[in-house]
Amino acid sequence: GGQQLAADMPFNANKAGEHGEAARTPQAGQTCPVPHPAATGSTVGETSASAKTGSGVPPVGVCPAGDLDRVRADAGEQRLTTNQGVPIADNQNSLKVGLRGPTALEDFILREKITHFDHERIPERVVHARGSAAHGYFESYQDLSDITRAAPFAAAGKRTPVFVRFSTVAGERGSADTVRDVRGFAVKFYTDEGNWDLVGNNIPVFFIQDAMKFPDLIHSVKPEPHNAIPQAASAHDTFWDFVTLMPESTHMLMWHLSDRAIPRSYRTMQGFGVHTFRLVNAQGESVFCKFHWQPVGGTHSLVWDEAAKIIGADPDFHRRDLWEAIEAGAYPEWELGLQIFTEQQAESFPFDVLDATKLVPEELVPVQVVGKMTLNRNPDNFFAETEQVAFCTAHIVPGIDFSNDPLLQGRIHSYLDTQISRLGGANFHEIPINAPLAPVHNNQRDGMHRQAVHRGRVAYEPNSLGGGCPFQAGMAGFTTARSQMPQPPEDKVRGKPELFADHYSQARLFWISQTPAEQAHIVNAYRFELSRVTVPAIRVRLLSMLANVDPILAEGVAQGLGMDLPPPMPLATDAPPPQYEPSPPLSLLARPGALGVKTRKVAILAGHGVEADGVKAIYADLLAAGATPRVVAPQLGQLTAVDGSRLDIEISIEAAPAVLYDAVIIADGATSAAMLADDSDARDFVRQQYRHCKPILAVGAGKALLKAAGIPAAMQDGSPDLAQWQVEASALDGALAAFKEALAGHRPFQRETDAAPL
Ligand code: HDD
Repeated sequence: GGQQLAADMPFNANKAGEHGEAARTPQAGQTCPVPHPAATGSTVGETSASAKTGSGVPPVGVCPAGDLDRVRADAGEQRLTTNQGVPIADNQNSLKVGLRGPTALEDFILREKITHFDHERIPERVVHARGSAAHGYFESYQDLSDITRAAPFAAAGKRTPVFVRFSTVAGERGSADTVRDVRGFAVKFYTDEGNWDLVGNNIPVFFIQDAMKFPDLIHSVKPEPHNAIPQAASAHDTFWDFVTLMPESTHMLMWHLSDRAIPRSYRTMQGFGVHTFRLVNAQGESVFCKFHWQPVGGTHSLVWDEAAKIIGADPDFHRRDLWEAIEAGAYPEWELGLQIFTEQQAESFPFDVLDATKLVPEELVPVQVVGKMTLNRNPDNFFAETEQVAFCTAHIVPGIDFSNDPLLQGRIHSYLDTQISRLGGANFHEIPINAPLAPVHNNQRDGMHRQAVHRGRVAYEPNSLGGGCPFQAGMAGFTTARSQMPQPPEDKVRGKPELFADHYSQARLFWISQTPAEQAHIVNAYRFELSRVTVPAIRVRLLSMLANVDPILAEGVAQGLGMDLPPPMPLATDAPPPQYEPSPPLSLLARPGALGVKTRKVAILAGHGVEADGVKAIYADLLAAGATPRVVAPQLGQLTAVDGSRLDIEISIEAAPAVLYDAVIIADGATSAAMLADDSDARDFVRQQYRHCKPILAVGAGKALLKAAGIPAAMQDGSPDLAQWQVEASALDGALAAFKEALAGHRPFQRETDAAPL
């Protein structure tokens, strides 16, 4: 009935029920019933089984709904009720004493509705408040049981359902997606031996070495406490004051100021477990391990000017991208890589593997790819799933264990603790999105909002009245890793191991592993951030820090800030620093990815008098290649083409400006080009596509817009090496092929005009 209602009555159809007798016959529900998976075929049994055992094949699109089905609610063809299930006849009017009289206190329907509304919000996460999530599964490529008994790796082809939440760190829940920030990459594996949360970031190192400093770090980066400015930004005094007094942050800052901190999408970010973990096999033998997620679509980022403009054009840019990709069936994928090394190997490294400000170069320990994660279902409800999901580093399963990294050790406490206040009590593990698929049996009882109805009189162990159940799992349960190294007895101490004092070698390693374009972006980012700092002494301190990393970097930033380079900051150790060779995998450009042009957005700019056949041919070609073309014009409606035919405009330039597209094609047609050349939005569009190094293809007369936009004269005739083409319609095919190749390659930074003075 929904369709018909909408067509017949472009207003709230229920309003008709406000007066007289009509109030007694409420309209039927306006949403269509969603078929229960049971009704769509035989897959439901398999889903549940696989969801429980983790070894089946969850059907596409319902993973791991097997267990969420129980709580999935849809109001299709259902009548409106109170929370007690009492039918509601009138959802428009409160109960009044006479039509113009006061509202009755006894209106329990009104009171229930308003009371519930008053309590709709829960506290946002103290960090990582802004995020987006999706369901999917992890599939192991091989049986890894010789090194870990963790359930997801038990067999080749074994699938384990996952729920993944991506986030920014500093911004509040409603802040914009494309700010410069670290991105959270948190994966919940619903394994058949309980939930395993791998709570990582898109950067493999961290700002600080000890959890003791985490509240200080976050207090410094969050909006300043007196005026709550700035939102979701590190470019302010308190952050730079703190980090320049904490030289251990130097390495992480290099990543934070690189293009890693402004990803093109969540789909094109790497993820890292950051800490050194342990893998433990059934014999209790253990190795150290670092976790890497490698996006199958490649690593791609925005450029800063673009990221800043997207904040205005579409603050939900990353959330929308993830949602739309999954809706379109372009399921985001990551391969899981492991860096495995022994304690003995770790002893020989020139850094301490318990120091979260250090990475293990891939040249030292190669990354071994062991499986793939696919995200194939959007959440049904943002609050119930994305907001209420609770990740805890303490959630590990048999086969995974911690290292003594002091940052990790502090996190093991912090996450469980924060969920108790954020989700209102100790039973947050019973919220459906958090509930394990593995059965839960213990003697924990009661607490706020307890869901389970425990039977029997026994809630203690040992017991005889309950037959001794639940019983200890023995060797089938959790065994912690045995260290192979002799452990000398130690006194309690507040301090750090010696190697933690080397703060610069790996910052330099990162710097020398970047391409010139990436280095220029880092210099520019320092310039921007420190230009926003108002206390000159902080800028001096930053330069003295960078002077320990690399002279070209430090000089470049000093020039950008109009300052002289001060002497380097004193070192914290006399030990000669380790020397690293460049590590190519640390460059974003090392992973072009297999996405090609799929899901990339291309604007076809057109005006009245356009050559419609050309537009249609380009459109069809891009669509066939998997890209997302859009006909973009100065306003909505239809274009009258040169041959008199009409062409639908899909979106206006002001509603979807240049920064929302990966590339632009300017359609042929003299009148069309003249109309666009006259339009300041269209001129800005082309200027920004040019500045942000995106492929540009001007067909025939479309060139006039390039000229009007002030694109350098030398580039107006095209420069295929720099991803810019100017062709007549007859030569379109060849140019379009080259254009698509450039689009797949993301962007030609050789064209960049924003480069720093290096
Ligand atoms: Fe954290 C959330 C990642 C250090 C304390 N952290 C949080 C989330 C991610 C990370 C991805 C969001 C999870 C979600 O989507 O719900 N955090 C990291 C990484 C760290 C790190 C990779 C360093 C390697 N964090 C860290 C430390 C502490 C915390 C040292 C405290 C001692 N983090 C928290 C927290 C949060 C959190 C306060 C806020 C909301 C939540 O946990 O659930 O407990």
